[in-house]
Amino acid sequence: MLVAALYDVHGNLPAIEAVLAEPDVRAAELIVVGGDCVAGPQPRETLERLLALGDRARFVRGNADRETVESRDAPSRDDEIGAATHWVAQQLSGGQLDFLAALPLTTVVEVDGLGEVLFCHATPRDDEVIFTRLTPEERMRELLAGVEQRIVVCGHTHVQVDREVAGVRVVNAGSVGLPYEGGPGAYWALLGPDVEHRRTEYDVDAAAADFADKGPDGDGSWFTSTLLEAPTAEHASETFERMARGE
Ligand SMILES: [Mn+2]
Repeated sequence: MLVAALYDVHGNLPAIEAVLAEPDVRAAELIVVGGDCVAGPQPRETLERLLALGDRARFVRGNADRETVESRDAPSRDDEIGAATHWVAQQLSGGQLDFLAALPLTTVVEVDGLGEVLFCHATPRDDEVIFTRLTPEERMRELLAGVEQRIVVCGHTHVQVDREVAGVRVVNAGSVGLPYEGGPGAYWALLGPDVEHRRTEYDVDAAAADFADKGPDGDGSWFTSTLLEAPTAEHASETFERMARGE
């Protein structure tokens, strides 16, 4: 099985459309949607597009998917993120929210040339624990304890990673819809027979213009400000490490 890992789409329909049009994605037998597929400017359309893949798509749950479901009736936190997450939930149908609520934390797929691969959103046991390319090996060993597969594919921090820890190859696929890679594009990974990080170009400026009124109170800046001024991978990784240390 050849697998495309499409993570952290974040409701960015033009980005996922561009990636789904890639020849290698069209040829993939399976698409793993690695969580946080809806939390962005076009949640309903993005989830409809992914669900239209039918059996070719398999989903795992991201923290933002979970938080969206928790915000269906009212904001679950009293800040800008809470307001945006509640807005996202309001854009979705009841059926779409029920679909998100039922997603699994992980899925295992047999990939050509690689064997069993474990797919999760953040880490195998938690949908929001942070690790990066800078995380100390000792901490990585704790996060991976009990994992039986030799390859783990994650997302969540929106930065591509490929590192070997205690005999486990840990890959962050990157983010399709909101990458922190210091430049434009949609970031993802192709698996089988090796693991390849990919970047797909699309018109980010046109997308941001279209997103301008998509958000709480008709304001899309909660999303477009980051989309248009993405931090570099190095800066994002350092910031996440400080967060993980509680600083
Ligand atoms: Mn996430």
